[in-house]
Amino acid sequence: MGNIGGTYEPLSVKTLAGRLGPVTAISNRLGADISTWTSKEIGDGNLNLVFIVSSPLGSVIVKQALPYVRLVGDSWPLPLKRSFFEYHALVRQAGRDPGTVPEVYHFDETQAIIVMEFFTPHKILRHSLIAGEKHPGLAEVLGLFCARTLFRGSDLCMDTAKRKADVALFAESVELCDITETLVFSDPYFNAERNHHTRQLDRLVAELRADIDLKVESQHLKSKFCNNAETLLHGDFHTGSVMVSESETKVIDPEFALYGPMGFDTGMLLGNFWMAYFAQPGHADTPGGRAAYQGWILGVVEEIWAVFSAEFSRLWREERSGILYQQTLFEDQGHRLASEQALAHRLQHIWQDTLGFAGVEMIRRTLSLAHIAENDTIENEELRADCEARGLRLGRQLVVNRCRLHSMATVNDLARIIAKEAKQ
Ligand code: SR1
Ligand code: MG
Repeated sequence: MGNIGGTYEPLSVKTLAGRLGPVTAISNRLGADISTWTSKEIGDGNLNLVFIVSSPLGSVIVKQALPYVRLVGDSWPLPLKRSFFEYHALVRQAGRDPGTVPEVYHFDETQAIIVMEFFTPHKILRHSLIAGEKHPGLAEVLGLFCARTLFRGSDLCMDTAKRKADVALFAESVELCDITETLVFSDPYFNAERNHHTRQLDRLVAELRADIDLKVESQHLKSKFCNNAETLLHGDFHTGSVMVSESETKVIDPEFALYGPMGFDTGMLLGNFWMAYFAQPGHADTPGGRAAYQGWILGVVEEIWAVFSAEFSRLWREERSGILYQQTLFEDQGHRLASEQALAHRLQHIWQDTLGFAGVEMIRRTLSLAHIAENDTIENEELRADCEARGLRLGRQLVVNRCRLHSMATVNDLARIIAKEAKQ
């Protein structure tokens, strides 16, 4: 059976059917006659090989880790074990929020291969945000996913022994964690080797790198990220990790999964929506042509937070069975009000972290290594720089003033003001 299970070897369109044909979990879906299978490499991410494999009976996704960072090449080695962490994260997310992540059909640790459900006709949300397409139900799925995975993967819910074993398992994901620590929290704040930015931003970039408050607050956020193992995070929850169709929203790609602060996933997600909001003038056919769509994006942001808070509160009241804020100390003592007070405090922490992490995400996607397609695809450099500058300005506000911004309406108002006034 090819070298499946043997020494690691990257798949190719030519070798894929021969190598995966003997795997029953796949042939059950595509049929045993591999001459009817066709494979196409579709990976456009930064790290892995991704194939769609189809036959007249169906299709599956085959994702294989490469031993290096695809975006950079083999000068930047990266362990294959990230596939193991992605597999374990997918299994946990499927248990915590059923139906939102792809079903895993087969996992081969040696080959770093995950074979999973193919979502069709879904596309990557980031591409949809460039095309100006709306998706009913998007905010609800994303808000629920965040609340359910973050709550159910935490000490608020999990059995203590299981959770400690799980923290130990994911603690081995050192290299991917290091990528986030470096690219998100450090590189943007000095002239690091892998950084790049649109040249019209030079002045603003110098200003931000000289900004003492921004530097200190971004490092406080890094400290939170490194030290607060609150829950199992998706770890890379941007709009490239979401797939959408007209009626469905799915979440993919949790290879950066790690235990960290709850607000990291929500923050990265919202930060990507705000960047997409600022990028819209770069994709409008006429000046102001995307105004209504921009309004829709801000509405999605508002709804994600509302759904997240409501579902997190429901889970707090109904599923708080872990070692923190035990019901025995609160409800069982008749102290329901105290429980609600504690919930409000926890949500307040997550809110502030969310804003801070959204801010660092917006800054890193403009100054550090991996940028976003919404901005990269704006050919006019002046216009691109204006869009990026607005993201940087909101990002800075969120990082530095996260404890002074008390509602999503206020933050969205700030975004609207920056969209109108600010340029490079
Ligand atoms: C070297 S990897 C760069 C980025 O791509 C991934 O999607 C993560 O966001 C990572 O930070
Ligand atoms: Mg990814």
